[in-house]
Amino acid sequence: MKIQIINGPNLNLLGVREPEVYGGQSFVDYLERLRVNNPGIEIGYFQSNVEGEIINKIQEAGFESDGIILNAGGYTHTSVAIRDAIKAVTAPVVEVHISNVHAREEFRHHSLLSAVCLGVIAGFGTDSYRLALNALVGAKE
Ligand code: CA2
Repeated sequence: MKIQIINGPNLNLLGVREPEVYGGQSFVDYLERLRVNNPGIEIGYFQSNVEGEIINKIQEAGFESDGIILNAGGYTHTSVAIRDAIKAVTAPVVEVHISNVHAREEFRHHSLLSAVCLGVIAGFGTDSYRLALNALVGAKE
């Protein structure tokens, strides 16, 4: 099974800034553990601060992988173009958030992406990615 994780803007700062909101661990360290604990799954990782690059990756992985775990960061709340890309591809996409967006500012309560995703996982810290991975494995069985 092949799963692609895509992280959007500012998520390269995980473990470096705002640990009280996003945790103290870098994503690369977390990813290493996720891969070790799921040896049967090929887990790709891509991060970009650029909307078009995220769209290119969704288009690429969306036809050749078994699922995408997407944390579009702030674009979650603004990007019609990322929504269109998710809708266009065949692989299921799980929307993920590290923080509980519904417990934060009102502008984070609405996602343009949720309606075209298989499901949404938010608020479990970086463990949200593991839960999304389990959801995609379960959906394929
Ligand atoms: O909770 C999430 O995963 C978010 O997608 C994170 C986005 C935010 O705009 C969404 O509303 C919810 C922000 C990503 C910023 O990531 C940082 C990580 C560490 C330090 C600073 C920013």
